[in-house]
Amino acid sequence: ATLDHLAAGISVCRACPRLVAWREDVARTERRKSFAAQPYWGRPVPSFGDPEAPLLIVGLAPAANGANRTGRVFTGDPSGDFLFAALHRTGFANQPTSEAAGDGLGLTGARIIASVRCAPPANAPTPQERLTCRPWLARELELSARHLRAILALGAAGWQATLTALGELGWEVPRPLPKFAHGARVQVTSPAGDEVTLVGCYHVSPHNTYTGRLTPQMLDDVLASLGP
Ligand code: DU
Ligand code: SF4
Repeated sequence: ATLDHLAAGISVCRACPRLVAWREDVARTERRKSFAAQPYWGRPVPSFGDPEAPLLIVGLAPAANGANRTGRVFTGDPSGDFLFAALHRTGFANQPTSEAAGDGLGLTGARIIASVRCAPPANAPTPQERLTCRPWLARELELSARHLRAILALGAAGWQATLTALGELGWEVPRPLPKFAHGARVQVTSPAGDEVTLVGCYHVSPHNTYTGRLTPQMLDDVLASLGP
């Protein structure tokens, strides 16, 4: 119920004026042509997946015509196609595709979070916007700590947001904060003494996957090392 309360609070957040304007402009007037006839979500995007997950996957932010359209994290864009196919191959997802809310997709053992919950112009939130959205991430980490074993950070933004939020929550994190790298692994310890592994992985965006910088095998290997 508490994660539901968190999602409810996030869904009406308007704390970042530039992102509120962008998410709503895209939804109202800037729709991609191929989606012109569809309703758009146009709001902050809540987390999705297993509420008791030992693995949290932290991404960057919703895509303007992806999750900002479908309302479900990583759903409806090439990044999500790549990620959910890998989650299915490694046993975390019950189907390989993620088309729209209500398509039957479910995750077991994993939950996906965006470190910034609203779609930013050019996929680039400002430092101020990252700071403003961090309490939502922190609250989610707090609510998940009891069953958390690993966190997979997709890209440097997710990595940095997660480490910073954990530090602010009083977790033991290495200082200075370690830098993001694909395959980087860091042990962090909760105030209750539970050890959690933070793992870095290149983001699943076309920029990385179309160029072969991140291959399906590389993502499968990281996921397989973390469960389910
Ligand atoms: O209504 P609900 O059971 O809290 O599920 C909300 C949403 O989360 C549903 O679309 C499936 C997904 N989900 C999941 O992926 N894995 C779970 O273990 C439980 C729910
Ligand atoms: Fe609120 Fe986060 Fe969206 Fe900013 S990015 S408006 S803090 S949900």
